[in-house]
Parts: sequence; C-alpha cells; structure tokens
Amino acid sequence: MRPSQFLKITLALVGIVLMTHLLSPRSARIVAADPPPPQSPIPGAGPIFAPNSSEKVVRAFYEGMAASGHYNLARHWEPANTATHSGGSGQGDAVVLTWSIIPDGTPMAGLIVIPGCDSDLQTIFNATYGEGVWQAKIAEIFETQWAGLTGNLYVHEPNDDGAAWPGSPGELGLRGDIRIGGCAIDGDNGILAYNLFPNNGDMRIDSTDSFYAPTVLDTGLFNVVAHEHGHGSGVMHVCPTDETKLMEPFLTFSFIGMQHDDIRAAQRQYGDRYESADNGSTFTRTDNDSAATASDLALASVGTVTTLQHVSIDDDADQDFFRISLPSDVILQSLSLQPIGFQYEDGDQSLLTGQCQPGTLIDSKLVHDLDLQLLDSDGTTVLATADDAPAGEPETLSDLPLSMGDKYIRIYPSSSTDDIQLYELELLLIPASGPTATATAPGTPTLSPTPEATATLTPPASAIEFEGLQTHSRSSHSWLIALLGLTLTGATLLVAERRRR
Ligand SMILES: [Ca+2]
Ligand SMILES: [Ca+2]
Ligand SMILES: [Ca+2]
Ligand SMILES: [Ca+2]
Ligand SMILES: [Zn+2]
Repeated sequence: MRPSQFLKITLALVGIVLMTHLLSPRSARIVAADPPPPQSPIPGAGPIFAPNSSEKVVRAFYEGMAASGHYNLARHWEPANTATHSGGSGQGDAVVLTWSIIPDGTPMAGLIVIPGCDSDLQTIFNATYGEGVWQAKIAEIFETQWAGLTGNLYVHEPNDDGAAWPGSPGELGLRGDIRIGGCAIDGDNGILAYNLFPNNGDMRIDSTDSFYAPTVLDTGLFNVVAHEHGHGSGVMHVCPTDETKLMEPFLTFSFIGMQHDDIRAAQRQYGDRYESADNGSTFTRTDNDSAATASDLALASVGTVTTLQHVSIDDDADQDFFRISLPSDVILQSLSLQPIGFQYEDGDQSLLTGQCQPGTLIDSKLVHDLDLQLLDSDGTTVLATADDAPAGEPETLSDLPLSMGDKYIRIYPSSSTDDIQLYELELLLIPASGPTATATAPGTPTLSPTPEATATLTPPASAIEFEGLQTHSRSSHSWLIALLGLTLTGATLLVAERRRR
C-alpha cells in the first residue's frame, strides 16, 4: 500500500501547493466538527475538506446540522438493512456490504447548505482517470483496504437502477448498499466529498473539483474514498489534525489509506479480517471466538516465520482462535504475541465551529493485557499458556513439541477494558525430525561422539558440529560427509548434530 518513489515525488509537489494554503492564517487550524448522530432528523453525513478550506466553508457545513451529541463512532451497520442481510449488528461484528456506482443523470439530493444536482461522475472521472481505472481503484479501496483491515466483506454490485439518491436501500441485482455518485458541491477545494452514515452509506464526490486529477488517483482519490467510507461505516472525524490519521477532517498526502487510529476505529466496529463475513457465496458470518469457529491460519512452510498483522482483540469479550493444521510432528520453536500501539493524542471536534478540541494522551499499546494459549486438537486441552507479561509486553511460547493434526492458538484479554487492542502474532515451526544421516567411517576415524548414536538434523534452524567443524545447512552436511570420505550405506551414524550457538 506504499506509494512508489515516483508517486511520492509527484504528489509531494501537489501537496506543497496545497500546504501553502493550509498554512494561511485564516485556515491553518480550522477543522470540521463531528457530524450529527444518526438519529438526527437530518441524515448524518461526514465530509472531507480540501487542505485549504476556508473557515466559512467548514462552519457553514456544520452549523447547518441539527447535532445534539457526538461520538467517536457512529452507528454500526445493521445487516437487516443491507442487500445480503448478512453479518452481525453488534460492536465488533462484521457485515457484508455491496457497492455500486450510480448512472450519470441520477438526481442527487442536496444536503443542508449544499444544493442537489444530477450525477456526472462517470463522464468526468472516465475523462480524468480513464474508463475502468478509477472504478478499479474504488474496488481496491473496498475489497483490499477495507475488507483487508476489517471483518467486512465487500461485493461490487454491477447494477444500479438510478433510484432516488441517497437512501434507496441496497438490493441484489438492482443497486448497492453503498451508492457512489458525484456532481458539483462547492467548486474547487472546500468539500471534496461527503458520505452518509449507516444504514445509508451513500457517497457524493465533488466531481467538478479540480482536486481530482490523474496524478491523485493512487493517493488523493484513494484517501478521499477510503475516508468517506470510514463515515459510511460509522467512523467519525478524529483530532488533532497532524496528518497522522485518515479520519482527520482534512485530506493529506502524507500516507495512503487507514493508519493506526483508523484501523482501531474500523476493527472496533467490525472486528479484524479473521472475524469475517466471507464464507463463499452464502455469506454466512464466521466467527473466531471459540475453537469451533476458529480461523484457519495459513502456515508458511516449516522453518519460515508466519506473521499475522493488523489483528485485534476489539473489546473485553473478544477472543481470537486460530487453527493450525500440522501435516507432521513439529517443534514450535516460537509463538509470539506482540501488542501494537503507541502514545498519541486523541481529540474530538466542536460541533458548532468544527474546531478540534484539545485531546487526551492515550497509549494504544496498553489497552489490554493480552494472553496466549496453545490448545490441543479437542480445542480445550491446554498444551501451554503464556500470561506472565503485563499490558504492552509480548507473550511468548517456545520449544514445544507438537504432534501432527490440528492445534489451536487462543488470544484473549485478561483485562476488562471495553476497548480495542491491536496485536501481531509470529509463529515459527521447525521439523521434529530431519533427515537421518547414516554412514560408515573408513579407517580409524576419531569421531566424537563415537559413531554409535543416531543424531537428528533439523535444518535450517540448526547447525552441524563435527570435530570442531561447524556447518549451517543441509547441503554443507552432505559436503562434510563427502569431505570425510564417509559412505552413506553403512549402518553406523557418525554425525553429531548440535543447535547453532
Ligand atoms: Ca469542492
Ligand atoms: Ca479479534
Ligand atoms: Ca474473535
Ligand atoms: Ca499478558
Ligand atoms: Zn470526513
């Protein structure tokens, strides 16, 4: 998800132009307020402002809203209101969302101070980015970015009947849950796009804004749409505006896509990608809160580290179970659970002025004290537990022989904070037994130990030591045997194997 160096350079130039405006005294610290809660008489909508938006523009948008409260997270999608009716409606539950692009000419109703207009997004974006190009980028935002970082599943609905926008519910074969269109909002800069909250989710892009140029496809357009769908998933703006979070009110080119705080918000709502609603064409929600609903962990080959990133315990009740299927006996060399986070300021916005309020310093690494267990194939017998480390510190299991078959990794919180803790998991398995070398020494070898015992090789994590010589791979083992003039047909083993020190 990182931009190529070329893109970074190109877009940095764009960014500099915009930064000049951002730093002007009038607009330097103007940020937008949280949109109204979903129960407001006016449908809640979250905008994103160009970096050089004037205070007047931001104020006008928010003062028109009948806000009565604010939240870091707005409403979670309810599956009953989606085209597939799939997923869960509770905090941390994944949902299935379909998305479509409305046909040009579809009337888009206005919002507060913004007049309505007819969508011209397809004509303008086809000319700007090329037909199929920007559509593929939007698909990537849903299907790779959002689906990759949450439990949600996104399905492109190729049809859209041009029904009233916004607020026509998704229906399979007819239109998506999230319907994307665009037409003039406020000319260049100011508002770049806005999005309605669940259970509406529709997106309106300021198609006539000169912000949208071919050079911003992978950064600017990506961040606009990924940010707007944040609102469409029920995630509010976050402060301060220091260009570290996608859900800040102003667009930034400092990164692409969701950052740490954004991932926390999104997974708090919909769980991590292993808590997925994706179960093939039936869209049955799968859960990994027990061994029975464990997620299958695709193991790297034995001897190679398997890493899981961007996963989380999303509240005080979440547990994550991963099934590993061992085709043979192995040794668990290490299984490490690392809490992920750091200290940063987390603030809200004024509902009236759109200004960012002073935040509180939080440490997202210390939310939960996470613990780790390894369970046997019955899903209940505990083979090992690691729970000594406090919040913020890793838990590790190591040097554990495991018999072939299913085993379960269980991650769980031992603390009761109702909040999200991101973590990473690292697993390294090595063979329980490697190739056995048997050979007969010619002459009168001076071997130590004496060529009686059988030694086991466990490459590549081990080394071979023989009479002061040390080698580090299977091939050098063969070389050593050849060097010593040994034959492999003999009955007596002579290679002493020892772990590399
Ligand atoms: Ca605009
Ligand atoms: Ca989880
Ligand atoms: Ca779980
Ligand atoms: Ca712990
Ligand atoms: Zn926004």
